[in-house]
Amino acid sequence: MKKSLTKWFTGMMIGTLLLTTAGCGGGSAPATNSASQGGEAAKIGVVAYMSGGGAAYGQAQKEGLELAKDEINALGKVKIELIYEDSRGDKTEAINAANKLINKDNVVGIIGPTLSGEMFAVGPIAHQSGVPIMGTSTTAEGITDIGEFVFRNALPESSAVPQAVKMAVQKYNLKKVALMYSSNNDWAVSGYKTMEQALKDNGVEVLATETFADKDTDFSAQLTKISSLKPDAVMVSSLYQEAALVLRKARETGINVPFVGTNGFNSPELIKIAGKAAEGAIVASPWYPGKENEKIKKFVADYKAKNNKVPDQFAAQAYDALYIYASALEKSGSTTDRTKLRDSLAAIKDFQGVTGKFAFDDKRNPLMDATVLIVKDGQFTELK
Ligand code: 1QQ
Repeated sequence: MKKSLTKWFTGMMIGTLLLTTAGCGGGSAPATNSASQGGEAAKIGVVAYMSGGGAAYGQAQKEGLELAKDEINALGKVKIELIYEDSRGDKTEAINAANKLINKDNVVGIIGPTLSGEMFAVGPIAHQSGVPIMGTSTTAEGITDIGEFVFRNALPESSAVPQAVKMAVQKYNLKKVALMYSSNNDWAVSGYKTMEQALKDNGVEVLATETFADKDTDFSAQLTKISSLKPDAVMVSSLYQEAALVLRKARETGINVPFVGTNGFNSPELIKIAGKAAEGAIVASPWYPGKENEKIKKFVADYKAKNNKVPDQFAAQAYDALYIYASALEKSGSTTDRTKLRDSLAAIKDFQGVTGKFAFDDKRNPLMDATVLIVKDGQFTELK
């Protein structure tokens, strides 16, 4: 099915979209489209940000995926082979990676990429090629609008940010805040817009909105200005590297108020780089390892045994993502049929993962709960 026609369908009959277009496939069929089970492993491509300034996100994802793969393969119901490609947080690299995985490796599906900006570049290619693709950390608005082959088990900012903002407003009686975001990062811009809306909904005044760029290291001009305005809190939408440097500089500048972040804050790397300056940073996440839950405890123990650290949100969501794929592959009865995989992914309604109870809504976004966290004594803890 051609993309233009798919678009027409999207506009005309969303209700029947899944039944009609999915059945036809989103584009050219894979070389091996016949159902085959037996001992053949399902090849799943992974596009992740594994080197460069945000490498901790992609490394955590790889560790989560490897643990899930070993467990799934040991269970023996379906065999999975993972083929990793490092996008380095770069859209062009991500496109090259996806093209290789789709056309050369002939994968049945893709997990990733790490960044929403990368997904906006790669998702249309996967969609047009009829290859299911699932982001495990892509939280910007509009990700699954790319097409019906695009999924995510990453909690959209529109579900996470309002909870964090509301709780911070109530807890700290926030009346006026300052906003900062990375203006050359698609996801950070989207997260900023979601924050702005959440502040409006809570009747909070925005004193100033300051921007910077990914890879910036000097935030003194923005923070000097913000400091002079005496906000009750600062809201930041950026990846951990920049956010950590913002926090450090803010504390140096005498800004000792709470900080509220978007998904970029969810890496422990934020705390590692910012040190004490990270204390009081608030973020919402579907992952909280401190929950009383046997499944979580086992995952944390197994991950720790293998990687010598507690899994972070990015590891946990990637771990769940591979189990979601495995469950869909099993139901589809094929390790190679991309369209069948798409259809059985879309039908997942009652999955229980380490990030909680999970289902795809009718737009292939996750339905799941979030916990609001705050950095306390160098750890993410539940904000109550
Ligand atoms: C996105 C994100 C980032 C924080 C992932 C690392 O949420 O790009 O959507």
